[in-house]
Amino acid sequence: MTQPWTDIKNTDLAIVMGGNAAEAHPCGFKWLVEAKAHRGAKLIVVDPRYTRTAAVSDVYCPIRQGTDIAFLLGVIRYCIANDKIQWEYAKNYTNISYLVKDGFAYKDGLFTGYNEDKRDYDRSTWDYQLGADGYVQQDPTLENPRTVWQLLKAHVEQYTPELVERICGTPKEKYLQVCEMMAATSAPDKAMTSMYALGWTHSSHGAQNIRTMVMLQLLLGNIGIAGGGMNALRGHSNIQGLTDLGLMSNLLPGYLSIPTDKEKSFGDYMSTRQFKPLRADQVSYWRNYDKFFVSLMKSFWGDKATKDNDWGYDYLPKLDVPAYDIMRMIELMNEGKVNGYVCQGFNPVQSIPNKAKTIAGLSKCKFLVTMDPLDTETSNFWKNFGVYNDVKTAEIKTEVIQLPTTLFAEEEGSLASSGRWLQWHWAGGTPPDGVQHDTWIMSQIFLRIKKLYQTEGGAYPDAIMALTWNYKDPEEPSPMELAKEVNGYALADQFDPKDPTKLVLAKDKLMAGFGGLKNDGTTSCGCWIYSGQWNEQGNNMARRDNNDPGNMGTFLNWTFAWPANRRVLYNTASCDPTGKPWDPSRKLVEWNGTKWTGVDVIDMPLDAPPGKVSPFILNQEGTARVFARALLRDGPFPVHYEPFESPVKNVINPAIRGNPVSRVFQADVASFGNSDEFPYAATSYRLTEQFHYWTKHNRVNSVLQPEFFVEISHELAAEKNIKNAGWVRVWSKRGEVKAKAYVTKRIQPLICDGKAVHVVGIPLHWGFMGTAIKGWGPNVLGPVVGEPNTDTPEFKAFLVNVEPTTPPTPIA
Ligand SMILES: Nc1nc2c(c(=O)[nH]1)N[C@H]1C(S)=C(S)[C@@H](COP(=O)(O)OP(=O)(O)OC[C@H]3O[C@@H](n4cnc5c(=O)[nH]c(N)nc54)[C@H](O)[C@@H]3O)O[C@H]1N2
Ligand SMILES: Nc1nc2c(c(=O)[nH]1)N[C@H]1C(S)=C(S)[C@@H](COP(=O)(O)OP(=O)(O)OC[C@H]3O[C@@H](n4cnc5c(=O)[nH]c(N)nc54)[C@H](O)[C@@H]3O)O[C@H]1N2
Ligand SMILES: [Mo]
Repeated sequence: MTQPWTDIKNTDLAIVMGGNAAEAHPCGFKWLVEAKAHRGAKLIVVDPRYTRTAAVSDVYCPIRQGTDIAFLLGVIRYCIANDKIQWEYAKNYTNISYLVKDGFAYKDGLFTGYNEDKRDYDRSTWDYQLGADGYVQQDPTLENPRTVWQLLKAHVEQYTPELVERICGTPKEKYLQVCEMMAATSAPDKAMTSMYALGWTHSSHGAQNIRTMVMLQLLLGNIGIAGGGMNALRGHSNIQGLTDLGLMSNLLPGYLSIPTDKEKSFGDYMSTRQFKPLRADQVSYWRNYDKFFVSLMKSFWGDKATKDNDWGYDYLPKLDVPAYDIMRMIELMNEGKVNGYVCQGFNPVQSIPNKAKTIAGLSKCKFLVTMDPLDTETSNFWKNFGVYNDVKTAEIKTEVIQLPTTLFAEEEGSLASSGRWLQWHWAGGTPPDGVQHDTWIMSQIFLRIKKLYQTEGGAYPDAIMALTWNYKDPEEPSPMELAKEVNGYALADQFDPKDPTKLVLAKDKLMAGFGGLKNDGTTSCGCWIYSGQWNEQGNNMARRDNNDPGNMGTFLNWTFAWPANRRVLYNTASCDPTGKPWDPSRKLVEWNGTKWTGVDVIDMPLDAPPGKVSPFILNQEGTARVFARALLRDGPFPVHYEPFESPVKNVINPAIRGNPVSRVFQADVASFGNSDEFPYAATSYRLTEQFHYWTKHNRVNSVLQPEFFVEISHELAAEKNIKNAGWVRVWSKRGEVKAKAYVTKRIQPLICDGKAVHVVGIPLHWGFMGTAIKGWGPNVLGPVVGEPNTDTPEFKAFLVNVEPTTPPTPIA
């Protein structure tokens, strides 16, 4: 999130599109309830279903799943046509006036450089024109046809309300009402907040869904201001921490990236990361990349990381493919190239698409280790659950080892919330006998592997041997030690850069924050954005002071927010280029004539004059990007593409299936269905009463939501002769499930291009372990397609068929 949850109370308009916050984020949602009650804020919900969030909205607007880009490009078109742009913001704080390379073009759904065989682009033209000084060329009048502004205008021109209605199934009148409400927040003193989650990310064009709203929010001047922002409402209580700490196969902590195998040396690696400013006077904060990276290497390898060995660069794994996400791992198991799997706090049989493929992959492994407090469907994948499944147990040779762990609530530690708050928590219960913390298990595995290397040798033991492990109890590091290691230490006395005789931090003290990190090996830091979480002031994550001077919801002494305890990112964009707040009644920060002051931690050097240094300091340009350059693999502007399995043809270019850059494994091509055989548009989602596949082990939750059901409209029920609460068979090219039918007005057919599209809603919480009545969920049915930038599966839009059926035979 660019703003904290608490800042949502300051909004004028919230748009929940691509999520269902009242259901899945009920605790954070209260800040929107505050905004509605105290500011008269309005709420728009755009969702294929009338959800629990829609039930408390001012406007509910239906949309066919997978078509948000067309919808939002149409809103941008509306804002341009009706002069609803926050001009001063857009001209000063975004790249709309920059000139784009002459070679760049767009036609019929594709940009310059597409290679069909590779399903990828040559992205070299997707960039700015640079002058001899290395700076971007600009036309402040915006008249030059190569400006981002003129290219954008041409790009969105085709997304008329009529085309949006044809694609999205959104009635034109409703659409125009939403356009008008959103456009009204272009006034400098109006704020709109965007709240999204999986309805956008679980798509073969997920990153571009988000980008389209970013572009709109920038044109409306709604980012960095109180009550405005772009907010990914995250999933598990610490999933924000997962990406922050680099637990993705292509990331290192702090959004540094894993080297690729083409980057043979540290020099190669740094050459594409340490960005120079593209405009005079700009901060370009990633210039400090080497400080963050070298400090990380020092925290990994300690004294074994030296200038001479490039800080241990060779110890790091190098990526040969964009990512080793779970779908690639299952694919590799099926190809026989991966034969062991360690599965920690993860239930892929339930949670990733195409269960049959997942089980086939696991069946080919030599071993599967699960680390989980619960008995999961994954650790029992080899069982045949009667009529629901036809696993041939006797043929499976995979050895399954279950390691019972504690649950996160049974140990101390920090959780990173969607709003980037790192909140310390204390153990909430005593674990049962015979289970261990994850840290104990991981330490045992590490120590034993190290011992094996020591006694038996092996190929390249260097990285394991070099890893620092200087914990008080090497058998189990404490959460406090780990949190301090992540914060970072001075490895030598640190002096004031302006006065080298002045000691600012003695050796072995905790770093105050990332501002002090060095590239010379004299500092360590396990995750630069978390630096400051536990410094010489103490554990800042444990702070619980709820004073809020200014009443702006920044709560600076409540826990710690990354980066640098800043609550609203880019917060100097809340002021005009002279440093005065756009809205004096919602003042976050301001320029007092000599420096920046305010109720939030300033996102700028304190003495940086407004109007000169632009607020988006991480970018080389200092400005935010309406034109994304080559940041995303599938285009510098978003384009409407259909989901990979869609009930209708792409009206812009019928020859394009799905996102032309989405990742598809050859082995899966035969498993994709089409709308003749599978006419209905399925989507999947969660219910407040259950948490994924855990709470079905709990009787209370199981009483509240006992039984697997699918939701359909009255119209589809009538067409197929399906009775409410009657049994249905739902099937795709990949498998079938039986479920109870829930016939509801909350799902209505959408009229797309003159044709009625029926939505089938599939909640995901059931399985075969635990106490709820049994049944498989949506991942028996969904396709294996990866979003090109993140490899996220297309869980939210795929094709199924449905018919009435008899009840399944109960399982013993
Ligand atoms: N009680 C409870 N809370 C949870 C969880 C839980 O299991 N139980 N899970 C947590 C996790 S891990 C996560 S990631 C979050 C997820 O939070 P959400 O993303 O809010 O949860 P979903 O239920 O997946 O809701 C997605 C919504 O998007 C809609 N949708 C589907 N496709 C589209 C589309 O193409 N466009 C638009 N505009 N909307 C679409 C669906 O109809 C649905 O209402 O929830 C978290 N919170
Ligand atoms: N069709 C469809 N599929 C989806 C989604 C969807 O919307 N539609 N949503 C997707 C999303 S957003 C998510 S996040 C995934 C969720 O998918 P998973 O993460 O696979 O599902 P969970 O049930 O949350 O599994 C987490 C496991 O962690 C265990 N656990 C809890 N605490 C601890 C701990 O401290 N240590 C260890 N070792 N284990 C612990 C729990 O017991 C549980 O078994 O599902 C994805 N799959
Ligand atoms: Mo999630």
